[in-house]
Amino acid sequence: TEIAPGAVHVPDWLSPDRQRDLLTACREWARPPAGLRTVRTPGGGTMTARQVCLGWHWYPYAYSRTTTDGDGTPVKPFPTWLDDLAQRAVTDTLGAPTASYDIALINFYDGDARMGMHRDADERSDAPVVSLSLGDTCVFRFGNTQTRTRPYTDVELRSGDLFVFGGSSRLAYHGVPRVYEGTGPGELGLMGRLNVTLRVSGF
Ligand code: MD5
Ligand code: FE
Repeated sequence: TEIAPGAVHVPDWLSPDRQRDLLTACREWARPPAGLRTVRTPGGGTMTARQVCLGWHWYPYAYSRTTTDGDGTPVKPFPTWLDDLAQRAVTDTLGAPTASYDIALINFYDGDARMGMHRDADERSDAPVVSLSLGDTCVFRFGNTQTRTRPYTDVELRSGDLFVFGGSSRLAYHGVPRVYEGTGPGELGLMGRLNVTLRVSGF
């Protein structure tokens, strides 16, 4: 479903087996060193979704090769199979070829976690962002390129869903106002929600 130009939602893009494989990989990546951490914002706040990065480490509002706000160790490598997955996602939705993907940001949300309205503008490439969801269902708020407020479209993202943000949607404001605790597929064995975003740094 095309929500806006370049913003395409594909429910159930990942089979249950692929969801389980991706979750297994996420659990490895979450372990130290350079594992899951709490992101601190310059204003002294903390993000409620915890995060681990591959390829490049994101911190507000830049990228580095080491976990500046974690344990200071080098960020884990971005595996080629994630680039293959991203290329398939873009081909299936927008059809256009893109550069190689080299960043993964993996956000873990428990039932109380949220993500405020923001834009992803720290990459130097305008290649589409690929988003994959695992576990609990959330409300994803897809906004506009001008303001953090209305007009926006609320979409439920479920385990296995793909969302691709390209074209004029690449710089739209967006956020996660709500996670529905305990709504994920029981057989996955994940408490909470995981979102994997695949990006092209352009660095
Ligand atoms: C999430 N993550 O569900 C979302 C999914 C993040 C983040 O927002 O920054 O890690 S990715 C949503 C996204 C990415 C790039 C562009 C747009 C949405 N967009 O234009 O709406 O944890
Ligand atoms: Fe974002």
